[in-house]
Amino acid sequence: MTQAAPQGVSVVLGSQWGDEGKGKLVDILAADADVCARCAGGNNAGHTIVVTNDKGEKVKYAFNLLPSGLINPKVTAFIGSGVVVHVPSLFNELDTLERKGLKVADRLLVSDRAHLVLGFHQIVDGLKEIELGGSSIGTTKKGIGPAYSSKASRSGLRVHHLYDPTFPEKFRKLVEGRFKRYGHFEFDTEGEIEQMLALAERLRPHVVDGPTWMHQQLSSGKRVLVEGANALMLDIDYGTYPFVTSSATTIGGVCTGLGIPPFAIKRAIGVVKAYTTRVGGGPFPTEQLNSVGETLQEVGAEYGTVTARRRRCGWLDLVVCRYSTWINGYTSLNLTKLDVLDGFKEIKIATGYKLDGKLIEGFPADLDRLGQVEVIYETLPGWDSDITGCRTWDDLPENAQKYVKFIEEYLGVKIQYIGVGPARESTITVF
Ligand code: 2SA
Ligand code: GDP
Ligand code: MG
Repeated sequence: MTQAAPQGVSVVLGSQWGDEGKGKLVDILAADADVCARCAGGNNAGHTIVVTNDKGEKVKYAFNLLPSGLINPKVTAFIGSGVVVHVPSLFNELDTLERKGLKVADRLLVSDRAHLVLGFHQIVDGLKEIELGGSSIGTTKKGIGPAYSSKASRSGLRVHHLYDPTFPEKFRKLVEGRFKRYGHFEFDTEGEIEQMLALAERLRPHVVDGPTWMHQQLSSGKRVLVEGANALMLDIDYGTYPFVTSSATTIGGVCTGLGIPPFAIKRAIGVVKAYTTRVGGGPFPTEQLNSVGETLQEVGAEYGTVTARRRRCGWLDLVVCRYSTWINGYTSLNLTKLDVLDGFKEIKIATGYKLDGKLIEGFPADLDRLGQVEVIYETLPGWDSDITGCRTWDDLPENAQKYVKFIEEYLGVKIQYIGVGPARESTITVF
């Protein structure tokens, strides 16, 4: 049985480069939550949930801006102040979920302080990538970086600005600034202003004073579940900069993104994929550009949820997970996609990086130095059976148990959940 959720805040965070399977865990934990919140990022995030319905059919849900906890009909969704919101995409996602029979509209709230992603941010995202050429980031082109740039340069527009008579004027000024920087690009400024003002009316009943609402939830003993977006190695400060997203994806981003004090956080569950994937550009020390990488990609169905790009694949990197554990302080872990390793004769795990012949303690900040590391691997024996039907620790083959124990001991954090398939029920709850 899953442990009862404590009052206060429970957080689910990605410990690698994203797509660890955070959505699946959030969906499971939402059974025991009153609120499910997003605190950072935007609709660049993609979470796939597989639920078996009453007829035994598998139903797939994809979440981008909305939190995955919404499948539980008792949960209220909250889009926090640290999130960047593209309002047309928000409503597209809401409408798609409602068409699938999931009633969402009456339990969705958005902070008045969340910044807006506007159409020109998305165009500029593409233009910036073209400008970078061979060293492009490989963004999702959802306008996330440009929207956070507007925010940091103090010219961004927030949700509350939609209800301010100066919104059109401010919007035009922002577009003019982009024309000056990138030259004239095709963009229907007046058409977009009109669309935003129309959507503002639809959004109005969902808008709340973000920090006040969060404070009310916490002071009335509500159980708040936070769905981390992206992951530690994509964090603007601690990730492989500049190959990162533009938000704070760490535990720190949960406090700033929701407007809550750190002591409100009762647990932080780190999600660790049993191997490593990355989508987009940037360094990836354990990447396997060979048949191992291809097998992981195919068996793990590693395609971007938002962009359908093939995800790059490699062995589990415990140097990354250790670094991520230091920063986020996980109280327990969810090891996911262990089933994807079924059938490998041997499995490698990175346990150290050597630079200039010496083992280093942390994770290099300088990407040139990172490019020079020699990755030290431990080789563990694989298992030759299908573990997708395992439901308890004892069901797992001995070598799979050894693999899990190795990770747990290296990181010094208990593995609470083990994923053995995409569906909700394909989960071993260890404690
Ligand atoms: P952005 O669009 O500015 O946030 O891109 C910057 C970098 O962050 C990476 N990034 C992601 N990495 C993994 N998963 C993400 N979500 C989607 C998914 C990705 C997709 O769930 O599969 O569909 O491609 C995500 N979002 C952003 C991105 O690849 C850049 O490296
Ligand atoms: P997120 O961004 O961290 O929420 O992860 P994504 O949803 O983008 O990617 C994870 C993918 O792996 C999804 O397609 C999930 O359905 C799938 N998945 C999650 N856990 C498991 C697991 O334990 N085994 C397998 N085979 N698939 C899983
Ligand atoms: Mg994802």
